[in-house]
Parts: sequence; C-alpha cells; structure tokens
Amino acid sequence: MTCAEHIADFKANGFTLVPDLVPPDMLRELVAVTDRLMDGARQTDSHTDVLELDTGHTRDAPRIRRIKTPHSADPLFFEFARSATLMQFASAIVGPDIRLSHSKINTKSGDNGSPIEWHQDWAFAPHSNMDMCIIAVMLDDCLADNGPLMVMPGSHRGPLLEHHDSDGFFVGAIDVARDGVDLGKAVPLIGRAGSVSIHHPMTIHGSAPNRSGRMRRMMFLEYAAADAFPLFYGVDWAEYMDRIVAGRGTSLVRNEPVYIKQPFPTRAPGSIFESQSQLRSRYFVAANEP
Ligand SMILES: O=C(O)CCC(=O)C(=O)O
Repeated sequence: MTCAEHIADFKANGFTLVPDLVPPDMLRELVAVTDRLMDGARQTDSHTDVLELDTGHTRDAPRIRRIKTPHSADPLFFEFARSATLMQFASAIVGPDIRLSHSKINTKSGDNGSPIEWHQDWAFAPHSNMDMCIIAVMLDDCLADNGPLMVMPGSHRGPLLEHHDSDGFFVGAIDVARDGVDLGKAVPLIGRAGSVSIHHPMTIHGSAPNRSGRMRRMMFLEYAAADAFPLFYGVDWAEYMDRIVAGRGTSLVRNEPVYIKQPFPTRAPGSIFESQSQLRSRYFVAANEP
C-alpha cells in the first residue's frame, strides 16, 4: 500500500498497519537504547523518572511495564519521532505543523506483562481539536500470543464512551458489556519488529496480558496539530515548543466541537496502569491470574 492508501485506510477504519516501515539500522539503534534504559531497573526497587515497574519486579528479575517519555530519556527517540519516515504519515493526518504531544514505550514483559483494558486515548487527553494520531512502533515482533495491540474498526467515528465509574471517578477504561461493544470485530495488529500502526485518538483499543515468554515492546508516539491544545494541564512554553517536530508552533488555539469529559476526579493519579487499577470489572484476566 502507498502512503496515500494507508491514510485512506486510517480515515475509513480509524487505524492502519504499515509493515516493516522502520529502516533496519534505525530499528537496531532504537532497540539498543531501549535495552540500555531497561537495564536501569536492575538498580531500583521502585518507579523512577524513566521506568515504571510492573508487579513482581525485583532487581534480579526486573519487570518493567513502561519507559516514560522516551523522547526526553534519549535524543535518538526524538530524532526518530521527527524523521521523514514517520512525518510523511503524521503530516498527512494532522497537517504541516505538528507537536509531539506524548511518548511512551510499553514494555509488556513475557511473563504475564500487564494487559491494557479497552479505552479511547481521547478520554485521557482531550484537546481543543481532534487533529491527532498515535503512531505505535513495534520494537519486537508482535504476534497473537504476546499481547498485540487490538483495535475496533470504525470506533473512531465516536461517540466518546464513559471512562468513569458509577461513582464518577475516572478509571481509564470502558465497560464493553455496558456499552455493547462487539469485540468479535476487534482486529489484532500483528507484525514484525519495525512495523508500525497508526490509530485515531477515538479508536477503541486494548491488549491482553503477554503469556508468550517473549517481550512485546511498543513505542507510542502521539502527534497533535500545533493548534490542538491540551485542555487539562498547564504548559511550560519552552518545553512545549521544543516538541514541535514539523512546521511552526502557534499560540492560536483552534477550537472545534469535540467530545470533552475531563479525566477527573481520580483516585489513582499517574499512568493508565494506575487509572485502570481502580476498575471493578475487567475484560482481560490480569497478570498472575489463571
Ligand atoms: O501497550 C498497549 O498495548 C496499549 C497501550 C495504550 O493504549 C496506552 O498506553 O494508552
């Protein structure tokens, strides 16, 4: 498929899968830096500025669920985030002026690495307009047995589903039974390391625990049009502008009618893993359960 065909696929279905996109040399370097950052877990018993640990972690047998903001942890990730390889897709979706709004590497370990319950990214980060996309880069082969990302075709058209519980607290996940989501239609995004998927911020997605014995590391790069402003946090202007990866930044806000429900109040501030720890009913059987 050409880039234009991938964009048409993204617009029709809310996601597209681009096999073997990352040049092999770049992939090797990204994996080497990821390995090095993960090695830091051997020196810590608790979360650090860079690493979020998974349940059961020890220094001798590290279990890590996330590398936080890799674009700040090593310049290679930022260089890759603004590479022509990715910008050709991001600019076709969000336009010429682009900010990297967020980055993370979810490192789902092979011994029951944590699932991610079904959700829409927009519920975590509403912006003034929806010209955004999330590029997910497979750093390892992603196969049916190691918890690949799964997406619901067409869900990008909305609506935004409820990510709060019945007491009104944000839990960062939908209730698929309550909302009648037919997960029989979910598509697993399978590919070799170096493949990339792109999804819309409204696309419903999730992933199962990893029971394969092999890691499933995936880097998520979230891009926003420069005039799509986050609605719930203050901005450090210099840092914000440093994340412009194409075109020009602006202080002019483009406000469009979009679904907005703030991810508050919360009983568990922090990452999606913390939010979802508050769920009363789960779709995926959690790590360490049969
Ligand atoms: O790692 C995954 O499989 C999904 C991650 C995700 O959707 C998130 O962190 O928001």
